[in-house]
Amino acid sequence: MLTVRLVEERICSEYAEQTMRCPVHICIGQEAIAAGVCAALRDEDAVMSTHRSHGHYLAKGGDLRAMMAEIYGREAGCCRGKGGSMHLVDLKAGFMGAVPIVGSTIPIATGIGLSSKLAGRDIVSVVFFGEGASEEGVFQESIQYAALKKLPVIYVCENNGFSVNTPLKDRRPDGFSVTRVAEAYGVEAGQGDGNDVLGVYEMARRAVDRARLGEGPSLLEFSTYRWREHCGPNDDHHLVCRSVEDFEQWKEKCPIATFTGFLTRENLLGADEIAQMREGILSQVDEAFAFAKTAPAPDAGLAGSGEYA
Ligand SMILES: Cc1ncc(C[n+]2csc(CCOP(=O)(O)OP(=O)(O)O)c2C)c(N)n1
Repeated sequence: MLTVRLVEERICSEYAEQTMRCPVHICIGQEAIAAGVCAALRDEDAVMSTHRSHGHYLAKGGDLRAMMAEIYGREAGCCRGKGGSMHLVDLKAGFMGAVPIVGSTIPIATGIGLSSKLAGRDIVSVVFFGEGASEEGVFQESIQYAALKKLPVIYVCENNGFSVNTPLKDRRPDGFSVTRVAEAYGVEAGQGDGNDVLGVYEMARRAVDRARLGEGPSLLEFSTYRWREHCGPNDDHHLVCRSVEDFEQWKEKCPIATFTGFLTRENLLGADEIAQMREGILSQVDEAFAFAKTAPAPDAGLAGSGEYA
């Protein structure tokens, strides 16, 4: 969680330099969902993500230098500098890809689950998506198929209350619940607090166990809040649909501060160790940014190559 937070804070503070030339969707405030779910996975398990991908990529073990090089549009980037922030991939880490077409990775992750089952492997496929994506028809088609075939897929819905700037109340009828939709299709579903990393981990662990035992798909819906604007490094509390009061309330529940408090109270980690951890991460972040900023740009002649595999 702290790595994701510190990397994204650095992206935000350097973005105005205009040397990162791709849009960035910041997940500050939502880190516990990526960290808690990925902590329940094995290296070979598969994860897919969205436009808001940094946390999922890093939590699954994606290479930080390759991510930063990608965001800076460098040849050493994980998509050779052609994709940017919304097209991260690290196959070695089981991070199968992020795609900004909302909802598009839900059927792909379902297919990964199908291939795992057909091949008799016990790989679990996880797809992260926002609650906006759950309003796409392909979500219902995918979960129905996964339930029918008892696929080892975990659908993780990060409900931050907004699709760009449209709040839930303007998008859904009263009483609508994505977990009830999932249950109607025969998918095991549960809701949890997206600020509680241990709670997220526990729910994910149970879903992973079910998937590996051949008991089929699960849907986990976590309540959360994005602290920054939909796209870009700034705040957006000035917008009519958002408010400083809401932000302050969610900030009180910061997943990192909450977990740090728990670790300290339980004497599991001292202030020195926390400071050391922070310093260690910051030096990795320095190193990754220095690498990305000075790495060579891709050869223009290769612009059309490697687009399909
Ligand atoms: C198919 C499609 N429709 C619309 C968009 C424009 N768009 C980009 S992000 C977004 C909102 C997605 O909201 P949600 O899935 O809840 O994710 P969040 O941004 O809140 O993390 C939209 C509508 C898109 N990229 N793809």
